[in-house]
Amino acid sequence: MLHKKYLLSTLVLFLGLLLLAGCGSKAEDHSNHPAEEAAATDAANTEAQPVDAAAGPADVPIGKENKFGTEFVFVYIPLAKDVHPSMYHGMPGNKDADIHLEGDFHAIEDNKWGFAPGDWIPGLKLTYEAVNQQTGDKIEGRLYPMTAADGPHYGLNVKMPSEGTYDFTFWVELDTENFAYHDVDEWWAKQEFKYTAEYKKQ
Ligand SMILES: [Cu+2]
Repeated sequence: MLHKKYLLSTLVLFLGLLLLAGCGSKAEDHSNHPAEEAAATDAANTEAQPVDAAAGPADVPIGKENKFGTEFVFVYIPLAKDVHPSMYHGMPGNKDADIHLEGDFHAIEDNKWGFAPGDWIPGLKLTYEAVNQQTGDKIEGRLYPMTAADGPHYGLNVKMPSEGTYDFTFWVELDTENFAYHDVDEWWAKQEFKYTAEYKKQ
């Protein structure tokens, strides 16, 4: 009886070791070919979602500036987004627009209005105008708060009238209908940002 028990526990131990060894060698395989694995994953993503993948085309920088303890970044994604709700502030859908225009505003050091470095700044009214230097085509509007995988921002899908070099003007101010403050410095006055950026349809 004792002999049988001994045999059984040895067998269990042996099987356990086999299992462990198997897992170990699998883990080793993974670490030996990380590049191949990443490439395979990329290929799979590209095949499944060529356009709407979260890691779509890179942002095109328009301009940036730091002031008032805030980093003001303006970019566009050369692809309209499938925003929900779909008619958010009359925004054209991703089939009817060309780009997703964005203002990304985050606190940096010494923000006097209660925001810690990296915090998104809510409660802003962002309006813009863009004029094509070559054709004179002009677009204008307001960008509204929304969120996405890369964080909250102000944005809008925009139909671009033509390709070319655009003079962008952005105005940023406190949205006093929806945001207020107290026990901090007086909020900064309406700011104007002017930049030039190329637009080419993708
Ligand atoms: Cu957006």
